[in-house]
Amino acid sequence: PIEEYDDCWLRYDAVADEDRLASYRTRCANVYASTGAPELGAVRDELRRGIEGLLGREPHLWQHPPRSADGFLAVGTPGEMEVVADSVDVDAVEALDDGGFHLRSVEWEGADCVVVTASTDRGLVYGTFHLLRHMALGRPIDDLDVSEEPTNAERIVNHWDNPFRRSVERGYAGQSIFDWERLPDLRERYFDYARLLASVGINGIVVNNVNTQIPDREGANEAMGELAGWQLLESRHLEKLTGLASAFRRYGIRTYLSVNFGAPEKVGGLDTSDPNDERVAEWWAAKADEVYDLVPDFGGFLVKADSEGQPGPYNYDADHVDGANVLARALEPYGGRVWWRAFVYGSHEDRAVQQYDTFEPLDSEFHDNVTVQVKNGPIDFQPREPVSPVFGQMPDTGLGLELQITGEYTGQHVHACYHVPMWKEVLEFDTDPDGHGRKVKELFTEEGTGLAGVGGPGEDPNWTGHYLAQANLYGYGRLAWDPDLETATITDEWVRQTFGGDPAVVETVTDILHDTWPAVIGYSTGGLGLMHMMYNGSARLENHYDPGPEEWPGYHGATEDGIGKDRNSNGNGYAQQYPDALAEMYDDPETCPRELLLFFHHLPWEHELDDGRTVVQTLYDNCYAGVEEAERLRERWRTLEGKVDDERHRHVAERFDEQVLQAGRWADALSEFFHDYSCVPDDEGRVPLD
Ligand code: GCW
Repeated sequence: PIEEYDDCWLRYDAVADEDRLASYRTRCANVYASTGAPELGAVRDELRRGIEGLLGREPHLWQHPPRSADGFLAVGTPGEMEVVADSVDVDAVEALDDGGFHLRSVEWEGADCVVVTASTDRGLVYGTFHLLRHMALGRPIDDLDVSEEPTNAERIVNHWDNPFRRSVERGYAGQSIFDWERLPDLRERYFDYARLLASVGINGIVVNNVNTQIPDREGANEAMGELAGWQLLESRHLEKLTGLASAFRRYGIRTYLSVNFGAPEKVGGLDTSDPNDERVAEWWAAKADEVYDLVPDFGGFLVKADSEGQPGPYNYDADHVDGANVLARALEPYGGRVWWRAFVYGSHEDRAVQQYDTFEPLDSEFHDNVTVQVKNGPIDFQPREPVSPVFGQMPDTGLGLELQITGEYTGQHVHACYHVPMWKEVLEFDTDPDGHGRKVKELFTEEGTGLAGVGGPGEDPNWTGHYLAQANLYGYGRLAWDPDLETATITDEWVRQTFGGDPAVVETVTDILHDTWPAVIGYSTGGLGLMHMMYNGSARLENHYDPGPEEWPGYHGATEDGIGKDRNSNGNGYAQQYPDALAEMYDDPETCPRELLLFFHHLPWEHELDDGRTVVQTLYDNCYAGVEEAERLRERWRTLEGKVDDERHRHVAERFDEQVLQAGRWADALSEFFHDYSCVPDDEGRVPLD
């Protein structure tokens, strides 16, 4: 069957400007690219596709410098190609970090050339995508002199794929792309997924869900596609991994597996998975041997332990260090890495307190090849949370920042919600203003540290369910590569590559994207830092989509006398987990940032804020301001009719209709709830009363 799906930001629409086109043609219509490594196959394919799209004709591909041409594009390492070695500072190129690249315009033996070079084959892939992006954005290539290195060594996507019936946990774009029943047979779409990821610098993918126990019941029918994630570690299924690994390897992406901490028992038939039992250590080591024999560049294991029904070291009277290190020792001979999630539950009634309490005391005890993967906030991907206090306070542990690309709590890709501004807020946060002063974005520059983005693309033709949600995947990769990039830069790149350069379109789509997150925060939380205002549902996989504030009193602390949670020195002491300057700021309602006020403080409904409005009136106002903003987003999108192709225009317009409807439901449900408790009327009479 012909697989029809969107090219996302890799559209390579024809260049309209004649002068640009002429210069691109001179330097890029002939391509001399080295061959050999799988990544070079990807480079050549991408150039063929990209140049044909941009320049309107397929490039000539050469195995040697094309002497008769006026110019050409050369792609290779200095060691492989004379034209490259002649044109660049070879030592500087060889000193580039893995993935780094150098682009240069040069004249070589009378020809006008562009040279793309790097220290590794993976770097050539990124350099190629960079050049194509440059041209897709219409930028000049006559005078290039660009060197880039990734800021973060690890730039990973966590794909929460359940081999079980091709589902993706928190994926809102249809069935899973991965067809586990047919793997290791490959689909074209795997390569296109890899292209999208590599084009923004992703270098690793975890191919299955951290919840490896779906389905929960034993003896599920494998013939029906009912394979549990933990089973992928069984010898008879490991071959499937070789298939995916070969597709991703071509684009410089390493493959990782989520494993179940109880695998020694479940897969290996041992009578324990106790990390301190010699037999368990031997079992993991033998399993690592087996995996690396099949996938020599395997990235490592991701583990969700002692959390939401997944087994962990606590089952064996051991701790997270014991648990992570036994796996780390098994992977060490191969340079593999354990990503150990800090999303754990424990004895605390308020989960916010748990993470720091559990992990900070373990600082420096993890093996070098362990990365402790921490969600950006202490709760769970809520529309806005404070930054987890773990960041900046575990200096002797390799940390990873886990972000959610998919929109579990931000409208599940029915609503538009651009996450880049939220991620920037996290990355720019100073974790210790009066101390070492390191921002979150500065914490992941060492080997073994980095970013992990939970993403859930699926079979939908547009990959992400909501077309505009593609921007989150794009933005995640760009920020993982360079967290200093400004939101506006990333947005501009994405919009131009995706919708073209018409100034009205660029401006409108940019404004829409930038205003989505504040709108969602408004109607779905009331904008003062409340958590978990959503409906849970009864299914095993909770819905988390509709409003349901009455369900989670423990998180938002609503009572008749007030709302919010005392996560401060009068309460559970969460604020005191931060370094002093931050602890003091959060502890005092006067200095606590307003957008997090009720995260840290339980306040009377009629407590007056600095603008004279009460807490409850502010909540009403913010909820309805969010609805109005959603309406404005819809109106602005409507102005693009005829300027964006009908299919994409209609799709997004329909989603905005739904978003406006749902935003209204959210604002009403939350306001009613606030009113029920407070009995304080809304000044503007918007709250529906029964
Ligand atoms: O918020 C919860 C999600 C679960 C997820 C879990 C986690 C993979 O609702 O779907 O499970 O977080 O991050 O482990």
